[in-house]
Amino acid sequence: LQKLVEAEGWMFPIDLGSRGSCQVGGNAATNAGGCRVIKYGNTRASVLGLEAVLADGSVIGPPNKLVKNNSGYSLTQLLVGSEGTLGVITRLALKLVPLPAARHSLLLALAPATTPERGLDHVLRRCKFELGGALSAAEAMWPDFLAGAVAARPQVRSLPAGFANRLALLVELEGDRHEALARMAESFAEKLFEEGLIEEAVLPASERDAQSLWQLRECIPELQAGIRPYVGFDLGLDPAQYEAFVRRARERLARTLPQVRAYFFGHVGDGNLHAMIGPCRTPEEVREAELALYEQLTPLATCVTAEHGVGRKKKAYLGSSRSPADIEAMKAIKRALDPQGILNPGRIF
Ligand code: LAC
Ligand code: ZN
Repeated sequence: LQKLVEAEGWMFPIDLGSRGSCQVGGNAATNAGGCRVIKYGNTRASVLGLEAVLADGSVIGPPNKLVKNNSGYSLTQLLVGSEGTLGVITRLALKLVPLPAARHSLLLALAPATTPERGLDHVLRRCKFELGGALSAAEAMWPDFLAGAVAARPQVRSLPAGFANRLALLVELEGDRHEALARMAESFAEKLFEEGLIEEAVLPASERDAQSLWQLRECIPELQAGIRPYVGFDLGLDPAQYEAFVRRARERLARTLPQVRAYFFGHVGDGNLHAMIGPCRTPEEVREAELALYEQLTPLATCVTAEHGVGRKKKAYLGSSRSPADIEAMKAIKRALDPQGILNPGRIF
């Protein structure tokens, strides 16, 4: 789909590491996120309408194509993110955006935050204000992740020594001209450097070099391979809490699961923190890894799945992310549309 529309100057902005294998119906059913949510939203924002087969065999649709349409409940947005539990999506009307003419990326090594006001959240705000509409991604990678990624992708040229043991932020810009983006990236990095907010930056010379930085962020399969069986996390929480959160989780894991490795990374621009912790070989180890992170979450102000969905694995924790009234309303919808529970049984509830 991306290739097809790009040939005509358009872009389908949902972009995931699994771009070569995932399907757009699945993207819609799970409301997939990815790395450009900060600019383009989740899949939800790109779905104008859909056709779906419901549990009783009836077909809802045809897909709405109007940008504005308030004629009753949006069945489209009800089905998007329903994880296959309310219907089988068979057609989609997607919203495209013009393909940006140029992209550029830069990688920043953050200085250890002397006060919370000088940490990741602050740098993120600066990205939002100073890069404005050009900002299309802001991805954080903690030191273990970055070191693992560099080892896994030797084709990416090695990073400057200043990145060792530093939280890294990968920032992407989109615009009309590459030279203008490169200048913007450089002056932004200079300013942060002068203010002592970053200690090092990689400012790629070409669009191609910039693209190669994303190989570091996309080395998830290699990192997973080294820590199987691992527990994956997809937390939604305020970026202002990230650094303390990760520090406390690491302290606890060092005490309770000293044999595991924990990779922290995520879509910081969207308040979506990922972690992969492993190997966790027994149910007790899995539970301990979960508690090390989930016990720090504030009920109903954070969530255990920001983009991956509840599925089976996060079911037990749904009550910490949604209120009893929310869950009852969701169950009522499920009962109304699928009274016999034949669609993707066992998920969400
Ligand atoms: C990612 C997957 C884990 O962000 O959601 O790479
Ligand atoms: Zn993700």
